[in-house]
Amino acid sequence: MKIPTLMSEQYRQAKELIEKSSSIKVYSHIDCDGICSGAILSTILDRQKKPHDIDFVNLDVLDDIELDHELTIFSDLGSGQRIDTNASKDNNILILDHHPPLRDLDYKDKKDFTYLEINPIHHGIDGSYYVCGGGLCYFLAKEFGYSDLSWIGVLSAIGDMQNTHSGHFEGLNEIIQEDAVNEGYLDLIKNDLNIYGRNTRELFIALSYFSDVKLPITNNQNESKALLDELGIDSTLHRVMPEEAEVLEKIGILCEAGKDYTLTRQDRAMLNKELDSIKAAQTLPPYLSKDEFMILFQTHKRIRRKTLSDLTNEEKGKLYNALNRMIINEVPPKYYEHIQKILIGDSYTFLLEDPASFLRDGAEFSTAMNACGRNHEEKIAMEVLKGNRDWALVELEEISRKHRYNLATSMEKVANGDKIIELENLQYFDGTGIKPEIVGTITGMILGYCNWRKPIIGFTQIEDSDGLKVSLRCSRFLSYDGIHFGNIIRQVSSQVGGSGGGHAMACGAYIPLSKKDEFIQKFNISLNGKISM
Ligand SMILES: [Mn+2]
Repeated sequence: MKIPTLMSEQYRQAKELIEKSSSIKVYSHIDCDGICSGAILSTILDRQKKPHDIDFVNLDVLDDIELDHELTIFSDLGSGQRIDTNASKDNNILILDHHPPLRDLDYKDKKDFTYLEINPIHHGIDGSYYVCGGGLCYFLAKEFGYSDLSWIGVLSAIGDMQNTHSGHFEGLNEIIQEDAVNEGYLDLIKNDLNIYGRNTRELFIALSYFSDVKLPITNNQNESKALLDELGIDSTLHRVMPEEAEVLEKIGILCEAGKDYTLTRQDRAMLNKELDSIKAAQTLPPYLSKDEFMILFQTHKRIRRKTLSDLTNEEKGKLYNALNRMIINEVPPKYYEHIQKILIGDSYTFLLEDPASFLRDGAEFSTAMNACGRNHEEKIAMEVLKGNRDWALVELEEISRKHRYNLATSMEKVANGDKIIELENLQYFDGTGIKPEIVGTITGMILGYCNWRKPIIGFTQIEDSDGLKVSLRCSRFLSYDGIHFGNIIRQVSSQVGGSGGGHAMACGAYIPLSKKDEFIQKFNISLNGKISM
């Protein structure tokens, strides 16, 4: 796919609009895509020496918003909101959004200010799978010659789940991905084994979170460990690089030169003993130079629990076969064709990030961005994206840690199954006390504890209001089977006076508190004949 001619022309106009503006405001969305969009725009404006303000906002503050800048840019939002009701002729507007637009391409002609809306849907390009907000902002960066920002475009598309249907990027996303590979920022492994936590989660823990189907390993770390043992995949040791092998030999650990070698438990004990005795003696033994000691020391630090990213292709193959077998045992034959899509997908490694960091893997990086959004810390996330890897990264780690803690404590409130009520076609739980910002994440985590054959819906009350936040998650098997819960929740919530929408397998709504029962009943009925197992 190429950028349509008319869209390219719009990008030229957008560049000119920015160049001639001196007071600029940016509004962007609070999720990973929106934060990436904001970071790309802010970097463009910094490099163009344009002072600017940036706010990360929820959609509901945008209707009839006051505009008091020469240029207001909306990214990852704006197309679906009434953002120009207060625009006068000194208030130019640029929108970069991939959500369904309220206004058509001719809308600009009737205005006495510049109204420029770049939305792929105007050009017949699907905004769910082919490009998202960050991607649209990246093409603007590219217009300025900043293709080094391509990796942020890739991250935004990962965060926006643009690749969920096929397991890889298509359409305009493919151009962005290619740019990132060519610029040396991205390593793309086609059709990789796809389990969340590739870079930082211990493999057996990552496996235990598998929840698209309830497998013996789901929420069971002992079973996960047993599976790895059975497959002969050593989950606790680490391979040794050739340069390390040479030094290890000097302290009596024999590794075959030039080949990866897995340290045994005894090897590790010997290594630890050697380092301890050097520490105690406060001096190096005659057979080790300072450089060699440093290699030993780093080897010791590198030996950690294995993650998915450490597995060889052969090990990944074994694991794939085992998971495939387990799933076949659980799902009806009509689902067999989807198994590969669940287990296999392209993986994205950001090559400039530290190999041991959660920023290294695309999926884990995007989770950290979303954690910031859910805790109103978008600006920290943006700082990291803009290149700050000292104080901002430290804060990002702290936010992620707190976020995980909040999730764990919220899970305790609902994880004991008696809170989950199962109806014919769906199941739900009352998540009172869970913050609306994380009820979606919690709902996804609950999925592993209940019936994966039906969607799970979580409710939580919005403080100081008579509104309910509703979140729905389901197994990918259901959405691959053709059910789009985002569309269903939009219809059902509007029938009870609320609003909602989202992805096929992850979506949400806001409804009046008094309509909860009606919502559940209507939702249950709307699924008649669709949930078939
Ligand atoms: Mn988006």
